[in-house]
Amino acid sequence: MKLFIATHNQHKIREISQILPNFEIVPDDPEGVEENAPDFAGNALIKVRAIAEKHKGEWCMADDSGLEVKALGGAPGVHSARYAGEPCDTPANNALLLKNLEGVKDRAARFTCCCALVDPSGEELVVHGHCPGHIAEKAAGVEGFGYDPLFIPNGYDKSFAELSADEKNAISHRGRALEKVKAIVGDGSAGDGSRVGHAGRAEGKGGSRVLAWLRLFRVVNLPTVPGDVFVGAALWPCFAGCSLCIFSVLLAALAGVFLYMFGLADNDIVGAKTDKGRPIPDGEISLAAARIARFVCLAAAVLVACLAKLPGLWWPAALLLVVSVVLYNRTKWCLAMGVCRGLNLLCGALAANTVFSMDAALLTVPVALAAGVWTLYITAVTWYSKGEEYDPGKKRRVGLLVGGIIYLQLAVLIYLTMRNACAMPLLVAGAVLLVLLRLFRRALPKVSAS
Ligand code: ITT
Repeated sequence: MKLFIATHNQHKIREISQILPNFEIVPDDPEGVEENAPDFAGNALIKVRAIAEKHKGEWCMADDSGLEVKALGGAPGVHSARYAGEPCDTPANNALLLKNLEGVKDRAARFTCCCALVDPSGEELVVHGHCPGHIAEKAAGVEGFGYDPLFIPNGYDKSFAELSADEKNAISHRGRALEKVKAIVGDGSAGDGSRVGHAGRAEGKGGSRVLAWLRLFRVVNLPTVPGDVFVGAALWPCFAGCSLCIFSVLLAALAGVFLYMFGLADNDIVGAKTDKGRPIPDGEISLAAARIARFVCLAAAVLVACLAKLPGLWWPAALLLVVSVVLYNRTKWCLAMGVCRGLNLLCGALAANTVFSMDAALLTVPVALAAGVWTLYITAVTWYSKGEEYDPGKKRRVGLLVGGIIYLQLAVLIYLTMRNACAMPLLVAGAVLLVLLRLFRRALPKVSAS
């Protein structure tokens, strides 16, 4: 099967041919195109579109790739080829990288490869592959190209340039991205491209729109949000001895979910230019559509709270929650994120306060304690998660800490139910959330990964 590749880089062509041996690789230099997009996906699309015009009815692909160094804020990134200036000068690029990292201890980095495809019907698809590692103190090895002599992949004590082509391709960013390409196009045997359906399996344009919205709203994490509200509400029967209006609590949980979705849309709008691999920069969701979604989520939270006739104190807490969300999205202060989730729990406690009584005062200390502990836990996890994109081990551990939130909530709900059986409906609701979370994670692995 023929695959037209938009590149002038002979090293890329060699590696792509090694990784896709059954394809007839046809290089086509997209001469004169300006790679001026802010991210790899944008540049890969610019290059592939330039040649797809010429090869209508065929599969075309472009690879845009580069090195991202944590201590340099992700540089050289999309400027990898011309880090030391025009034209591309590999020794100068490597020398500049070493100079900029002089005296730097944390040398974590990752290679990223983005492959943009245009299928025979003209549909566009985008996939990414990453390879985490670190930058060596000095160059070593003669294989490969570009930054290979300086890059030591995680789990190895040799640079990419000291590995054989097969060893590099098995773990490299390009190898990983091209595995995804194979899942879409087939392995290149005759007729494969027309036989293999790909709707919804790519990350970028042409992938399912629904999937893009599910990714924007990190739908697999959403079930952890009502859990905060349930824990807050369950404190009532245990410490103030009041029965609960379950209906109000459920609606408060729904309002909490909408507020969280408001925050997620706002986060992706704020990071529209910088958060690579998210649906807005990948061009799957327009900025205007995300802005409308942000407004709709906020309006939905207000509407639900009005319908539920939530107590007056819920409103200032919810307003504070919105302020913390907006603050976190713009500053990335870990504490602001912790405060969001602590306030979510507080909102649960306040929403359940439908019967005002003297006993309500009994709740102040347990609620303050629970919200405070929750704030600290989330703050610590957010702080620990920094730099996880350069360290898959850390990413797995953060996944466990975040996934563990729902188990923590359930453990607290079990304890509170043992103290007062009136909290039982909230424990049942918490268990339903756990089932939902597991179902989402199984059905939507692609969304879980983002
Ligand atoms: P085309 O745009 O024509 O494909 P290019 O070399 O300009 O070729 P990019 O804009 O994608 O390609 O820049 C990629 C740069 O990133 C490349 O020049 C290297 O410096 C670096 N790079 C990418 N993949 C690499 C790899 O596997 N090993 C070492 N360096 C790599």
